[in-house]
Amino acid sequence: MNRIMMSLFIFVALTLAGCQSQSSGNADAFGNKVDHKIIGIDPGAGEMKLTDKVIKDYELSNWTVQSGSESTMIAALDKAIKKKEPIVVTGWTPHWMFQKYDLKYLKDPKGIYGKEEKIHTVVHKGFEKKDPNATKVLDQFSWTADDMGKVMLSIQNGTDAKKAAAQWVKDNADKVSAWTKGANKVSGKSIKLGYVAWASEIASTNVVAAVLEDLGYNVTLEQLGAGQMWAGLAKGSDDAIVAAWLPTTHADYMKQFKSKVTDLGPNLEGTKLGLVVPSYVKIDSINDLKD
Ligand code: PBE
Repeated sequence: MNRIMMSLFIFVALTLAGCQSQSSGNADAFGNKVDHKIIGIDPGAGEMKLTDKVIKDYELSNWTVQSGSESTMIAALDKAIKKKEPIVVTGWTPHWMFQKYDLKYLKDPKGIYGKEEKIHTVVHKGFEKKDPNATKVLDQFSWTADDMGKVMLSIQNGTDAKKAAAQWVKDNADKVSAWTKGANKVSGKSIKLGYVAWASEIASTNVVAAVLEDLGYNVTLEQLGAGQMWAGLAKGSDDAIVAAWLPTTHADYMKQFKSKVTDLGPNLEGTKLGLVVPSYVKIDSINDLKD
């Protein structure tokens, strides 16, 4: 090898080594094992916006959040767990994923995902006047994460959502009678509920629909993206949603449509969201995502 070749070789080798250390840092770092990718859900989900903020505030500039849907996120998680590979996803509670898999939340010392929050029932402004009877039921609707968990699990085990909801309503007549207390039976009245295809919302919306149907309502369920769901509620193309995660997750939507909707208050307490990993993964905190 002559001198020129030799220096060229050294130059290339050094450049490559430089790139290497710049782009991948510590080869054992968790980020390298997952291509610095967080497996996310639908782009309109509040959790996706919060995850963008996580990337910024925790200075994870070499990370990306892959959008998809709840089912693509679950498929990726399932695949990784079967191979015992590392993965990090956007997760939330209540969700059957915590029953099916051994998972943990990464600690969020900056509190970006907020504290425990609540799921609220929200109606189109004016609906309370238009249909005080249905509003009464919607307002009185309130259950626990355990209740919701039963419906979610039944759906997850293959029962049709409508059937799973009807069964829960049948098995929980006491709870349901508190929701319908003071409400009248109707005939030929229609109501439209918007929801997003998240397991938690499929369960709650179908249960409320079953209760309203038992009262004689013609219930239409409209499955939408999160942004469409809020916009539809504000416009009045949907009458109500039982899927508003507040005060953090849907804060932006609530702020945007505040004057066009009426918040009937919480229907479920004690939710949580954050970055979720299988328990076998070594890291414990969002801080550990940094190389
Ligand atoms: N979620 C489930 C929703 C609210 C319900 C956490 C995926 C969201 O991020 O908007």
